[in-house]
Parts: sequence; C-alpha cells; structure tokens
Amino acid sequence: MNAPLYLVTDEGLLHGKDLYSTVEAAVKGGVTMVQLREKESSTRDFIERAIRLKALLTPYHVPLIINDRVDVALAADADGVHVGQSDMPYSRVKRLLPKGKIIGLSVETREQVIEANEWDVTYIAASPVFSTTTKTNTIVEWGLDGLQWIRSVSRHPLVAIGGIHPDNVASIFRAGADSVAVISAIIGADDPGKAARELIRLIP
Ligand code: TZP
Ligand code: MG
Repeated sequence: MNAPLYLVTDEGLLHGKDLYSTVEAAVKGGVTMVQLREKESSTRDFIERAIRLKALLTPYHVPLIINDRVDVALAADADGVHVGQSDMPYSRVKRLLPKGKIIGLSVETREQVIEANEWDVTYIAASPVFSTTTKTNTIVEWGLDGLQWIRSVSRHPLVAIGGIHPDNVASIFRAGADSVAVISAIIGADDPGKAARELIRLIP
C-alpha cells in the first residue's frame, strides 16, 4: 500500500461545501486514498455517494474505501473497507470481500495491534494518534511513543489518524507511520486543494 495522504470524509465538517468537488480538489492537491465515512446517512444515500465517488476517483487511480459497511463497499464495488473494533469482525470481512480488496482496521490498544499480526489486513490505523474533536468515542491517544511501539511490533503498514495537521505531520512519519489520515485538516479547510498540497509537501 502506497498511500501517504489518506482523506476521510465527514459530512458535518463540509460547512456547505460540496462533497464531490471537495474530494476532487483534495485529490488534485495530492490525496492518495479516500475513505467515505457516513455516520448519519441512509443506506441508500451511502451507496449512491459511494458509486459517485468511485466514478470520480477511478480516473485518478485513487482507491475508495468505505467506512464500517461491507455491504456498501460491495454494492458500490469500492476498493475496500475500513472497520473499527466494534464493526464486523475481520474474519467475516475477509469471507465477504473479494480477493484483492483493501481491508483497513483501527487499533486502539496494544492487544489489538498484536492480534492484527495474525490477520491479512492491508493496513492498521492507530486511532487516535493525537486528541481530536472530530470523533468523540475514542479511548486513549497513542502519541508518538505509541506509534513507535506499534512500528516495532506490527508487520502491517501503519496509518495514523486523529488530530493531524501540518505542524505534526513530519513527526508522525519520523515515528514510523506509512500514512496520515486526516479529516478536518482538509475537509474543514476553506481551500481543500491547497490544504492537501501543504500536507503532501511535508511528507518525506
Ligand atoms: N478515527 C480516529 S480519530 C478520527 C477518526 C475517524 C477523527 C480524525 O479527524 P481529524 O479531524 O483529522 O482529527
Ligand atoms: Mg467503524
């Protein structure tokens, strides 16, 4: 997986901006993977958005990942799914998704990092790496020490998510992450394309 700048969507942070033009501007700015994260919408709206985003992203060769929902990922022929610790368990995701699809897994504890070494996930996401107001039900922040620890024990590509902005991007890569996943730093920016360009410039 080579996707150093991973954009996660959040309807609530668009502040009136259009989802598709925001994502497209961010991709033109350098975003290398996109996750559609819909916590409020109906299944039908979720699928419709996924199909539209997939069509938008395909010409850019940027994979589309669906948050939480394997059924939506299958219905939209997305490139993969991202699950957390209370979503569908890894073994079931693996059975349902065709071979070659991306499976991302959030890890919130050391035990979960070790457990994931038994599984063929595409990446693990240290969640949250720093404090964030975008997601409320988080446990503890991994911090840079936590990232370094994960890097030393995990065999999987490592994504960092939570509270990431231009001032801390470089330190996250120095701690061993392969990718940064951001919501507010891009979705909430007045100029999402410029925000993505600024972040990509800071990635080694
Ligand atoms: N999972 C862990 S932290 C988080 C998610 C979805 C929110 C990240 O948002 P932001 O705005 O980049 O801190
Ligand atoms: Mg989830």
